[in-house]
Amino acid sequence: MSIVDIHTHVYPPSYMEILRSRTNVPYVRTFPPDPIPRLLVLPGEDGPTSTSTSRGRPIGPEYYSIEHKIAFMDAHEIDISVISLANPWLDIVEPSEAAQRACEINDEMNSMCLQYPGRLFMFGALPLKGTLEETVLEIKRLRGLSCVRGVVMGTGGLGNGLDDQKLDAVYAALQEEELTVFLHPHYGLPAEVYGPRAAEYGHVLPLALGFPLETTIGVSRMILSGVFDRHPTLSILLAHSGGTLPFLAGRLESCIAHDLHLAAGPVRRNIWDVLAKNILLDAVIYSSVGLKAAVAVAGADRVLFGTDHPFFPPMNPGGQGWLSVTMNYDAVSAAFGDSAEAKGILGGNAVKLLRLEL
Ligand code: 5CU
Repeated sequence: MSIVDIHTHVYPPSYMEILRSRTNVPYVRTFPPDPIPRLLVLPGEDGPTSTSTSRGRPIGPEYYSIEHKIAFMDAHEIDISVISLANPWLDIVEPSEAAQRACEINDEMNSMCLQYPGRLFMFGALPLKGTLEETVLEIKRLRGLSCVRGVVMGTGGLGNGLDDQKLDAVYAALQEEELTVFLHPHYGLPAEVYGPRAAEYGHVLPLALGFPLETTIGVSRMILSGVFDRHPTLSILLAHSGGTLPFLAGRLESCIAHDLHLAAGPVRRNIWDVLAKNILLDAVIYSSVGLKAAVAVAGADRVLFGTDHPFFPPMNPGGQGWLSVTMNYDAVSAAFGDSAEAKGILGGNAVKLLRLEL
């Protein structure tokens, strides 16, 4: 049985150069006297001068070295990883440079994968800041890169979110090229919702709640705007087990069924049907409770193990045991033991759904 990690990020060296050259978030720099560089990535985390989590996180080679990725995989018995550029992807590049950057970074990551044949595959990044035509062209080009199995996307789309009708051309190309969209959050919720004491809570509220709610809202807007009616075989892999979608799907469906405005519009597919046919969920939820909910809505054959490496490293610098990884392994084991369902979640589903044979 292969163990496959489908939620695992990298900032390839050329992207690190971009991060090091910037002075506003996201950026990487040192804060003397501490010699260790820090990554400030989340909107608004360029806050008070302290070395707490309110000023980013230490960043080392685990974020950009493919050798470190492989060492991490070996340490955690992960056979295959489907790597993706970490947030905020190409959202930070100039529109005029987007297409070329996408091409270079995707080629760079494909070359990284080719160094470890059969162990690394990837989700490509899209030049969404460029023109629509450039994005569609990159999707077509990505299909020809041997290690690419999908694309990673945030919830911003072209600037107006994932229910923007202009994105139909992008969804159509992704559907046609059979590339899975790995939908991942970055922007979270407006800072005000966390209140004036937010800095006291480090990254907990934006990461534990802001990220999943952003994903939930993003995919709900896709459902409401009929994306899955117009693109019935489009495949979307939702980060963090779909945010709160498994828990709230019934409420969403009920609100749709009781809304007079929507009742006057086109007939749309039932949310449970979309969940069962178009949506894949990762298993990055750290507990058997959330994992069982994910399986209940998407099916045991559509939930896929992940780690979120290199984020959530051990608290002792340089530490070996990644609690974030063992929590996700333990959740699978607590919910499904070593059943066929567990084996599917840990790797079999990804091999099948993402065509991970050489
Ligand atoms: O810790 C974080 O900020 C993050 C992040 O930015 N992206 C991610 O995928 N996980 C954690």
